[in-house]
Amino acid sequence: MVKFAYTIAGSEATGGAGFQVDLKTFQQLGVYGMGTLTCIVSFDPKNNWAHRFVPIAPQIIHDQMEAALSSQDIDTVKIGMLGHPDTIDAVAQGLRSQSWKNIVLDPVLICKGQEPGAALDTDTALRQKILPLATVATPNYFEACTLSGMTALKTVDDLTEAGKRIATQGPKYVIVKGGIDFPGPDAIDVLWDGEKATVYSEPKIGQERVSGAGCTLAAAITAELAKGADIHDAVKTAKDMVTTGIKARVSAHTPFDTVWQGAYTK
Ligand code: PXL
Repeated sequence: MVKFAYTIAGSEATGGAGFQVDLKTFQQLGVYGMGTLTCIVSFDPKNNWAHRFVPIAPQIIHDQMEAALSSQDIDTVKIGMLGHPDTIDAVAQGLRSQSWKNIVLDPVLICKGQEPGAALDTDTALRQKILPLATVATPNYFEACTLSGMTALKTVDDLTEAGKRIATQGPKYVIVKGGIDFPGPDAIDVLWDGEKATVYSEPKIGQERVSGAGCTLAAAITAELAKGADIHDAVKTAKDMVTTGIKARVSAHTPFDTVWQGAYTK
């Protein structure tokens, strides 16, 4: 029987991040993708690819969620970029309208190329209203520092400590992604499951950020959980898919290459 996975995320028109990546990832992993748009990001090629950001009106978010959640019995959702406190309110309200097995939160605070300050107004709302509802969170280095209150993550123990601190704010499972910012030759992700840390490590592929890696990881975890996988297997599959997708990355006229989800077969 077909399994359903649902994303609540922003559009990134080049296809390198956000909603577009989530649906590609769902399709590649064999689940039926559904989605609600929270915002529209249009990079500006005339202004160094700066972010142009337009939030979707809260009523329209409500209507999309009502349509999706009425059309199927959905128990697994991924939450990506929300970007505005009003959006966060609308999504939190929609999430509370039913029960869930898996709420996977990619706590997007800033996008690649954005100034950190741009995130501060949504940070508090995300922490107060969405993080407590999440069952899984997938912060990157910067997000893990912000959400854990730690200033730097230098060791695997630091990644674990950040995961533990974030888990006290709601999610049962926290995957802290070291990425390019974590020192050393390896791209290390740590899953804190409430009892122990599991380390997922692959050699870094280059020293440049690749767009869509975080979205792909969280969407792949979501797809695997929707299929009934256990969290450890879901993270393993997701890490493999991201590694394969970065190796097969697609170059663009934007400042970042992007992950190619189509390169991965399970
Ligand atoms: O990669 C984070 C991200 C998520 N969602 C949307 C984005 C970005 C980064 O650009 O635009 C819509």
